Amino acid sequence: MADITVTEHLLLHQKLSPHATGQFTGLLYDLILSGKTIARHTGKAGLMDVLGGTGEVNVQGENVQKLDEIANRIMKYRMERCGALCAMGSEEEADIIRVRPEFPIGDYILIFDPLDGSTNIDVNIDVGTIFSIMRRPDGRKGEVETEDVLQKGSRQVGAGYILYGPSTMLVFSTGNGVHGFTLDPGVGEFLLSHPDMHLPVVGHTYSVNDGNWRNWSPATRKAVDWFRTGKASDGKSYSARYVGSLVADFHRTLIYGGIYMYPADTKKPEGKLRMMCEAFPLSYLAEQAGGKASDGRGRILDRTPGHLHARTPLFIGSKEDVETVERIYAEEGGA
Ligand code: P6P
Repeated sequence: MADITVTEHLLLHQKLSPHATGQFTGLLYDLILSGKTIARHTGKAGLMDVLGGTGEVNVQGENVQKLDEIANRIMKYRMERCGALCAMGSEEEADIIRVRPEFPIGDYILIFDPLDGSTNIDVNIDVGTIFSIMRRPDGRKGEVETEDVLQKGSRQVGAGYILYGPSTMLVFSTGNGVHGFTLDPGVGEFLLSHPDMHLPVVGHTYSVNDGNWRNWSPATRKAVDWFRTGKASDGKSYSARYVGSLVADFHRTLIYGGIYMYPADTKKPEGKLRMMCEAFPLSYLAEQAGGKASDGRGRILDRTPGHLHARTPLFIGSKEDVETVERIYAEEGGA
């Protein structure tokens, strides 16, 4: 495959992608630069004293890992200067971040999880940056308000993630399919390695934290049990895989198929995963790749967040597997 860079790919597809405007290209360029900078830190985490937490607790009530803080700072600094944004939302920040007037203000809003899976940092397991892009609501001028950001999932115009794993990968969509790029550290460029990614219709992996069994409803137990004992439409049974880093578990599902599940439970009645910076972007990618994403009752992208850090149950992956969960919940009268 010829060395196709992200910029070249966007220009090639610009006429096709409804939202790949010049401003959007600039947004992606700075997202890529942020990813390369974060990769530099995650790549040498074991060598510096960035391991371990800072002792602080973030808005989610989670211990802030030093790399979390570094990644959040890199994203805020770089993206505020990209010229395409009017506001941002970070999993690490309680409120929206308005782009200051000393920087060029754009029409897009970026929501991101700077370093998802951070609990895995100290054991050298994949972590990732997840991002969601939407436009400022038409006609809204002046200072961006929080309600401008609380948009229905289907209003995203782009989404993706950067996976810091054995190789650093960028996977994103602007509404014209899902495309994967691998960082060539030798030249410092993300090169097209996975053009037009499709989530397999049939998969043989289910991914869920079985340790939550005691807190699940009978309907959720029935849904998870189905994958333990059931067979896919091709007659093959399922294997269990759970990394505990959403980006890694999703990336495997995107390539191999199957289903990733984070159900609600008695301790997390709204679910654990964040609607805006985790469920929305990955659901956008799953649908663009021919898969499905549900909260167990209906389409994730039909949801509108009530607040910036709203959470949701998430069932995402091969269409037939997500529909199996929805069918069981419907038969059981709900989650
Ligand atoms: P649990 C990491 O904190 C995260 O948000 C996702 O990356 C991951 O999939 C999930 O939480 C793991 O949660 O409860 O299984 O440890």
